Amino acid sequence: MSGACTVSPHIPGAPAPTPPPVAEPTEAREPLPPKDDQQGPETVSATGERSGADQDVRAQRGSFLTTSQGARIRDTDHSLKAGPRGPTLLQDHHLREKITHFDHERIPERVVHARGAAAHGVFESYGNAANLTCAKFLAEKTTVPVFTRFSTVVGSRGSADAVRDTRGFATKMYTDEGTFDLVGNNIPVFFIQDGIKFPDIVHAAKPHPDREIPQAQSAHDTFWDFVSLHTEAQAHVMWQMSDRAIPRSYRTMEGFGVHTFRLVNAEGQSSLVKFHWKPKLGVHSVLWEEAQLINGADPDFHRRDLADAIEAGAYPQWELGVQVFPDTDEEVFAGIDLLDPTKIVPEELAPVKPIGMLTLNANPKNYFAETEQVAFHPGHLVPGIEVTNDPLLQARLFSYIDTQITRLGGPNFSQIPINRPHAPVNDMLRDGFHQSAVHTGVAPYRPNSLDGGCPFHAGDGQAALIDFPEAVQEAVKLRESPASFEDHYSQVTQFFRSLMPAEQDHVIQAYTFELGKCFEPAIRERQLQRLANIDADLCAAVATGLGMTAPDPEQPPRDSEPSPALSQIGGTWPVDGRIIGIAVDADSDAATVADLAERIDDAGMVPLIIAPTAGTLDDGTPIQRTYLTARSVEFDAIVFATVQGAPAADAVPDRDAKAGDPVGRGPVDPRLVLLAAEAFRHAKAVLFTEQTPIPEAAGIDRNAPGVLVGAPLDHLDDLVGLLGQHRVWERFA
Ligand code: HDE
Repeated sequence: MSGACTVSPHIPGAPAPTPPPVAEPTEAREPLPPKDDQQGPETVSATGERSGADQDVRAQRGSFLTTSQGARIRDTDHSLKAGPRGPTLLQDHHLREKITHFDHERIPERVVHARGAAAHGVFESYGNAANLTCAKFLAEKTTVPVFTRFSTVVGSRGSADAVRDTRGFATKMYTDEGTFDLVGNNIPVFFIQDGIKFPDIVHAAKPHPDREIPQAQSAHDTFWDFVSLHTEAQAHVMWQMSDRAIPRSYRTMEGFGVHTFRLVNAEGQSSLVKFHWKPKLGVHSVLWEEAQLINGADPDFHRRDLADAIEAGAYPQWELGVQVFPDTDEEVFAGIDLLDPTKIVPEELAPVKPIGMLTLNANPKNYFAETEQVAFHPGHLVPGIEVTNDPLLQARLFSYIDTQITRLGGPNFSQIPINRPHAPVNDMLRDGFHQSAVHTGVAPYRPNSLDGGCPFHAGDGQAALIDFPEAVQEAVKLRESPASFEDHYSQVTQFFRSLMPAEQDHVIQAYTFELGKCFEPAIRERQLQRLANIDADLCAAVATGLGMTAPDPEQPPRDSEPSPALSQIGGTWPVDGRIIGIAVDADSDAATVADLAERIDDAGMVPLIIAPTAGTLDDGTPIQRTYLTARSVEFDAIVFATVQGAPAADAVPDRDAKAGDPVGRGPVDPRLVLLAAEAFRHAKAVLFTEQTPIPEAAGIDRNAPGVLVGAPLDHLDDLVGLLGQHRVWERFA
């Protein structure tokens, strides 16, 4: 007997057989291939076969719906019932399988860094680090595949992107010598000096346990209670109150390894280093008011920006650099304890030496499989890169595997495609939940004489992990930090005083906002006391905003050389992938608008046309936003190619016009006025046609800095020039 089953034969006396399910809307065909901008993880199977991005055998195959066991299904819309009115039959395996699987679709979110977005890419090393490390992917000029995940820290998986928070910046480099994870943040210091306090700071930052509010915010009592009591947190808090904590885009953030690491070269010489990621587009932020509007208008702002930029071919890039310090017994450089994760080494004292370039060039194919299931670990190291005794890093070394066991359901998470190393794996780890490798042999131990002795230890010169013979002091057991960890203020003062006035103003507003959301007067008072120890002007300004009196410092703030590298202002940066809005109305010149959009696109930026209604312009140019769906916070600069409200040359009064209405076109649309007013208030470059009355309606002085007036095509280059500085900073003056 052969051949496919047909519909079951009709049994005499029984109702007529169920008719075939409703017709499909399209012809049966193989599943669609991934889009051009998408790439799945490259994997190596249990038997050592390498599979590319488009060959995941576990993903969909064939045109027809099947059970998980591959049996084709006639109908997935009706459960099997005894008659059309039921009851539903327990024997409906398809129903039970579908619902049971659904019931288990969610896994625990990350306890911190739950909300993230990620991309595939490549890391190309410059091959100039052989004097520092024998890690092949840094010592030689080479390319390795990478997967980078950016995240907020405090919020739940469904929280908004543009919250005031530190951002995670974790990169998995699939090197031939094993996977190296650089699990860093966009802020180079951390709240605490010893990992044992991590659950405490996280409990304090997370929503209050009684009502579970506020979500993804530091502006609440428990956070400020903790950081004002643990004064070592003041450095991180200062960074968090600065513009760094509200990035314009993941593409415009710096990344930091935070801790000091040890590099060891082929001669066995060691250096201490701090890792830095420098974004090619510069470091830019949104304003706090923008961030708050964004979280309502587009809670996926950063996630969308990353994916859109990659899809558009504006691949984000970061240069990897290292600050290098001699590996001395004291592990101190320029008086700064290199094991203290609340301290930086100013770049003016130790320049960042570039050693490679990261380019993110493909979006994940599946969020859950890749972005959600990726498992980073600061202990995923390769020969030539080692950890130091930073007590924060030491605690991290056992947290990350532990958390994956809960989150990813067992100890075999490194077999999930996105986590599989590209180097051949021959471990002796066996069995456990979700074991998907089919191990051969009988002797998963060594030495053995049954499996041909395999696996063997790697000897000298065989690229094995190194345990650098670091001298360990003779000491007594104790629970203490070194005395050099005691200075909690001088670098905080230095950070604040290194910022430009506009940035300092943002810091003042941030402290005032956050403390203004604390209900306990004692917490505000205690934090004001901390600010007095940092900078008298900062403290006085925040105190004024809170209606309180600035206290005297417990110890006078220490003056130190400012570090200009800490400021985000200054310099001109590439504008790739920046978004320019083009507002049009019924009277705009369609040819000009199409030309504008083309020139913006040709220059590597993204033009978004904003029109009264959706559809296309008269010449077929697509409209991306309407007056209803556009909000100024989405754009980096706006061209008002509108003439709305302007009297036409041959205007005759409108039949319905009221006294005072501009002759000819009626009043300006209030949504355009809001668009212009907000863009101007947020110090963005704006360009208006000569005729439009929008500036006056929005209270904008046509002579104000960064306001361009005239034929849009003639002024586009000036607009782009202004955008290169990110904002029209003079407007804050
Ligand atoms: Fe993490 N951290 N962390 N952390 N961390 C996690 O691991 C932890 C710290 C960082 O995109 C968790 O897989 C402890 C510093 C990033 O998947 C968890 C301590 C820095 C990510 C964990 C720290 C980081 C995490 C939660 C103090 C910057 C997201 C889920 C000893 C250098 C990675 C997970 C991703 C994630 C523990 C401190 C960065 C619970 C115990 C310092 C970017 O294991």
